Amino acid sequence: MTTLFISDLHLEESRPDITEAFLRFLDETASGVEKLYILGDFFEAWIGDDERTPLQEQVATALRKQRDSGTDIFLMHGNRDFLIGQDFCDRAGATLLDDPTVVDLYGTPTLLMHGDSLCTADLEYQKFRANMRNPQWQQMILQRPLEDRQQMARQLREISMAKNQGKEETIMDVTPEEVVRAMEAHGVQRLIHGHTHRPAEHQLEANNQPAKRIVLGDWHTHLWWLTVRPGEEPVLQKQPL
Ligand SMILES: [Mn+2]
Repeated sequence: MTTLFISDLHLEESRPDITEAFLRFLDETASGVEKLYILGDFFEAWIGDDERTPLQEQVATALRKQRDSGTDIFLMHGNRDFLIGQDFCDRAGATLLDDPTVVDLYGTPTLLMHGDSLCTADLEYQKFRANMRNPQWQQMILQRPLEDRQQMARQLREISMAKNQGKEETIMDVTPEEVVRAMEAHGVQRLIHGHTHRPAEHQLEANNQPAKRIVLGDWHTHLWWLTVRPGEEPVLQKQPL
């Protein structure tokens, strides 16, 4: 029995090497596993399930094939692809997860998040996030013509890049107190998230007990994944693209 976690692939047309690495990962590493969790920023951008680019179709087909061979697939939104909807999930055979979600990992309750909500020092971003995650705002956006949304996505990306350039490293990382708060609110000793692109395992204390925060890596230069098996400590693994 094996469960795998990945996040922050940032799949996009201009990086076919990452798509290839992902397809290879499904065929090799993920072959025969029980569950595969994708914890956000799977795609670099998402403007609605109706876009249906060849890349999106290719990825949906590969996930569906994986599901049909016996792997349950779970998808959580990231800050890039939070508009992924039920339609894409149906095509991919994936179950959309709320952020946060607590799952029982072979007897260990584990909190799953994308991770952007933990970066509370970035007040400007948190305000932006609250707007973007508003269902009414999302419905309004999704009703606009595809071309408008494509244009908007390009603008948002430029604004985001310009803003992040001037930001302190610590602001872009999670706030330690918020990590503890989230873990205590959910009564867990283990948290898995992505988003920060700082793959690591952190020991901390929550609920007055030892706790662990595992951060998944992005796929810019390496494939990163977390392997979890019953009775074993989770293992963070990587491989060059
Ligand atoms: Mn992210």
